[in-house]
Amino acid sequence: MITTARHDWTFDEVKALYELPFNDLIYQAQTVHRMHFDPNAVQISTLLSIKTGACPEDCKYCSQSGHYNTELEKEKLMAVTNVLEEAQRAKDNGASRFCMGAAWKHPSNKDFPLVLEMVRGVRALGMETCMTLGALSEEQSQDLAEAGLDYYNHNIDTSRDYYKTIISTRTFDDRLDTLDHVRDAGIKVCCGGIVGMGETVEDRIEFLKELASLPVHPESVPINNLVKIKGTPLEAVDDLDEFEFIRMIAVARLLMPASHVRLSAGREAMNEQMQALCFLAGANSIFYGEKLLTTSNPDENDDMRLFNRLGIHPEEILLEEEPMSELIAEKPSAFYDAMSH
Ligand code: SAM
Ligand code: DTB
Ligand code: SF4
Repeated sequence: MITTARHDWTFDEVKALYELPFNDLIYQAQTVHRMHFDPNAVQISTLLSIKTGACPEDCKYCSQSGHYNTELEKEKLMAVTNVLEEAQRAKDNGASRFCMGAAWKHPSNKDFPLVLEMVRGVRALGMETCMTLGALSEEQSQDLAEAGLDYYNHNIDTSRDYYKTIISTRTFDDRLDTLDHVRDAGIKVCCGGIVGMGETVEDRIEFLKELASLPVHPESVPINNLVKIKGTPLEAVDDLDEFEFIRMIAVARLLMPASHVRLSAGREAMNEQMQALCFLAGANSIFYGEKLLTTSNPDENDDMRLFNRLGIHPEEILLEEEPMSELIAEKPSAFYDAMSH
């Protein structure tokens, strides 16, 4: 059984894990999970789209690409005060991390100072901060780090080979360059991808191998199940077998034993037993709140009930460099209160 972090996985080794009998795979994943984490703690993040739609990129899965007619209401960059109000609401509901996403190829010089203000403001509320804004230069990454950004989300999405089929307006290597800039600036990396886009099993294995081959494993690994968006080229792709999805979570857990693996988009279409199996397979993070970026997510009360029934509690956070009393581990108190009623 694997217990330490490796970066030199071969395709055949990952394939052998992926193809283990289901019970053996889940047993191994849960065993490794327990070596690194409280098995009953799940980290919760809330998402906000701070700039919606009209994106110049052509990602075939995305509601926000300007290349497809998805009937999405476009919105320009939100005002900083409105973003901070939303962050406070997320905190009051029990989220420990606030993730802000913008439909850009990269942040412009005009918008970037506002984005930095958002990071400072959310950090001052005592939350962990995460942003996903497209490509970043070395300098932008450093500025975000100085503003107090904890995490940057930038997904590789799928295998290097299948990437070309899904996106033509940027390359897989462009993604790796931004990940290097973010890592070099000292920001924690959130990097994962999507399954259920019509990729092969080999693509899924390659995708996981790429993630585990990054020089440092991403601290956070979101595994999204495609939310099919009307008007996009992937609107009618076949559903992925649910056991395949659970296998992805389990293999991600085995390859990146100390990373948070996030059961991300697509949770609304999963029943509670499916979600429980994902937690058993090593998922220990979710998006919490009724909306992802543009699509819906399970109702918060349903998530609380599920946590309660499974004996799961939200992971506590310890913010570094936080003034005075904030230095104590912060309990998402609203969540606890709601769970006890
Ligand atoms: N525009 C930025 C970028 O692409 O880097 C950030 C936002 S983008 C929406 C973040 C990630 O969400 C994508 O990389 C993709 O993995 C995921 N995503 C987007 N649309 C999705 C969908 N319809 N279903 C599942 N995941 C999706
Ligand atoms: C990630 O991997 N998943 C999140 C977050 N990173 C930014 C986004 C999911 C988006 C799902 C489709 C939507 O709501 O538009
Ligand atoms: Fe734009 Fe991100 Fe959507 Fe791609 S995934 S179209 S980059 S918002």
